[in-house]
Amino acid sequence: MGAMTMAEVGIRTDARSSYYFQRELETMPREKLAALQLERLRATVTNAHEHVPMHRARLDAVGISPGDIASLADLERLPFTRKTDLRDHYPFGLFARPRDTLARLHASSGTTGKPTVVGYTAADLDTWADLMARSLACGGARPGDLVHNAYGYGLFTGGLGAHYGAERLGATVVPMSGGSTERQIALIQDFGARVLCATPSYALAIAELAEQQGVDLARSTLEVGMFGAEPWSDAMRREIEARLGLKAIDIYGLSEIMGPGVACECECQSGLHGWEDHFLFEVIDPETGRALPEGQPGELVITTLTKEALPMLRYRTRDITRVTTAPCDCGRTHLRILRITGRNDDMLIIRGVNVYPSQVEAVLVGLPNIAPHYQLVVERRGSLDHLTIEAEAQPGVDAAVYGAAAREVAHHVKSLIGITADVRLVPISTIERSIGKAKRVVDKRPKEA
Ligand code: DLL
Repeated sequence: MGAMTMAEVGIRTDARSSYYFQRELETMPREKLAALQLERLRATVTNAHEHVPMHRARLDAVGISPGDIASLADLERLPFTRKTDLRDHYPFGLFARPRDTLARLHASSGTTGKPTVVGYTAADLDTWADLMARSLACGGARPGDLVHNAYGYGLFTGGLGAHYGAERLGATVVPMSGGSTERQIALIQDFGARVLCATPSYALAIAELAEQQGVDLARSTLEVGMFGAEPWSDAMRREIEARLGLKAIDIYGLSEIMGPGVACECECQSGLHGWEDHFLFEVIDPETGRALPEGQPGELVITTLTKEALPMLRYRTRDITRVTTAPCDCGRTHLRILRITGRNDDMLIIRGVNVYPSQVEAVLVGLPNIAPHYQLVVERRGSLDHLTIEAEAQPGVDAAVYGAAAREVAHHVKSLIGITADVRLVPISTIERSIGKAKRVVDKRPKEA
């Protein structure tokens, strides 16, 4: 580059902002990206067809052989894969490689029935570490940083996913896992963590306990939070940013596709870059299965492009979002997934109005007397679903004003979301704090047969 300055070559002079873990791949022109995707889609369909009987039977049934994939538009001719397919082929039936050649398994418990099991070859783990390092860097982490990893270690992909990504980036990892919150607070301070990895609800629980102990983490060394694994609102983001004194970055992923690092926000905080050299993203109408035009909300569907052990064709994530391919100020060319509103499964229908827990969260967070801890209780009353919002009052709010404060919440919920809900205010620390994914909905409706 000779004697040219960063500004002269058009790169922002703030060295921190112009850092990419894999610059060439992250800023690849979109036409080039599409060509790479097509080549990799063919390889993925070949892998699935050759090695996974379920995929072969389904592709044969619709008359598609790997050689028929002529353009990316052919994607929509491929059959969908659903979570039930993983359960139905439990444990290893969708693996495209023999079990004894795999390097690792992960699994998610799920609320009912068998867990979903996912497998990785050594090459899959290598890709994952790269994509997670890319994501961490995208969110503002840098080589040499101290990364405090409070995602759970174990069968959950959060802990090990973030761990190997941080190592790949060249950071120093503290493998804390979730829990022992007091110890987390002590070590964040003693070791001087710059980056915190946790679910947003656990990050908030850490902030809360620190405050109760008289520790001001907002004045600590923390600068970046890599938060994901559950839906959270922008209001919650601002709350966590203020209380921890860091920039809160949204990171997305799911075990069936890889784990954390499928998509991640950059420092612009305006949508999560989905890593299109490894995944194809579609948004569909969940009812009809048809692809929706860019910008419209629907169900996110993901096809893996490089996974060896567990190739996924058009996996129905049940996550609701929108995507945009508009250029981003960070210079990355990969599309952006806008905040995940919620999962299809978590959507409540209260007297005909669809609601996601994160919408209620956005109303609660920021109301003066209300602390950002809540749970939604759904019951069947007669033929109608009834919602009770349980929220905590801020410490110091007199129990005598709980009634009035609850009515104020109900009023805001009605006017902003359009639903009628009972609101029950409870004292601070009544609602159980999570160390991983928070349980936002308590569903007391009778199970359908
Ligand atoms: O939660 C992977 C992960 C770990 C992502 C750490 C980010 C950070 P699963 O346990 O398989 O994997 O759960 C995947 O969690 O389908 C979404 O419904 C939800 N989810 C994950 N990230 C986000 C996010 C991990 N940023 C399921 N916003 C996904 C909203 C999220 N929902």
